[in-house]
Amino acid sequence: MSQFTVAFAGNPNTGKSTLFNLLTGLRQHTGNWAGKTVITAEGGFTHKDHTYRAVDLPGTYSLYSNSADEEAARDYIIFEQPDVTLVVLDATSLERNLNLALQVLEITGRTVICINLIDEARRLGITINLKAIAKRLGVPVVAISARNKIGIEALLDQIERVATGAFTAPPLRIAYSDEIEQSITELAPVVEQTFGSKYPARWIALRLLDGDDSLLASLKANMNRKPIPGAKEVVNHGVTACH
Ligand SMILES: Nc1nc2c(ncn2[C@@H]2O[C@H](COP(=O)(O)OP(=O)(O)O)[C@@H](O)[C@H]2O)c(=O)[nH]1
Ligand SMILES: [Mg+2]
Repeated sequence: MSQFTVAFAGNPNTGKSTLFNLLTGLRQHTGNWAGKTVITAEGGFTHKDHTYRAVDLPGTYSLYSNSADEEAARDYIIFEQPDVTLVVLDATSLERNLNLALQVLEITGRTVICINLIDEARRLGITINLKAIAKRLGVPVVAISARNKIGIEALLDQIERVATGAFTAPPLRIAYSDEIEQSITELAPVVEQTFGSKYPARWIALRLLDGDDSLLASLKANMNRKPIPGAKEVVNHGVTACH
């Protein structure tokens, strides 16, 4: 029986922990991640024929290296490459929340979008066109209420599709200005040559063009790290605080 890793990403207060706790129940523990506090909780759940390791990333508004939490979430998605990144969104403030979703999607198509607090949205008279959003984003989109346990089976089914590869999508390609696109065209191949094809070259090129020194430092550190057999560790500079 194969085990897949699902990373939970989302803005603070989107109900990420509520969903995490609902899925993992008592099968979770917080803390010690190879001596570095990257994830806030880790647990497990099963669905149909598969077991999943669930990893709760710190709540963040972006992956732009503005804080240790953003760096930690970014590094986990880029370097640990979870089988699925589940992005939990607040149905009542989708516009703000989609910012993070787009950033994750630019890194990886192994993503499921989970629109939580759908009960609250309904109460406020907000209707959400899931089909239209799924079409634009190119990945499965599921509406749930973690607190009321609505939509959970459907969510797990979509996680399974992405985890097993029954559903695949390339990273979302957002078209930037001609000037930026030209720079990406020049830089992305260099990124790929330097760091290898397993990392999202286009996204890294974009971040480097934006002067993201923290990402560059993480890339260098992860390039130089010696793989320890059986150990999984995220090299993460500057992250020492506990969440
Ligand atoms: N109405 C409603 N509230 C929810 C739902 N899921 C979570 N919440 C509430 O949203 C708040 C933030 O939840 P939490 O799981 O701590 O969010 P996190 O910061 O993303 O981990 C809590 O008060 C939850 O009870 C939901 O589906 N519906
Ligand atoms: Mg939380």
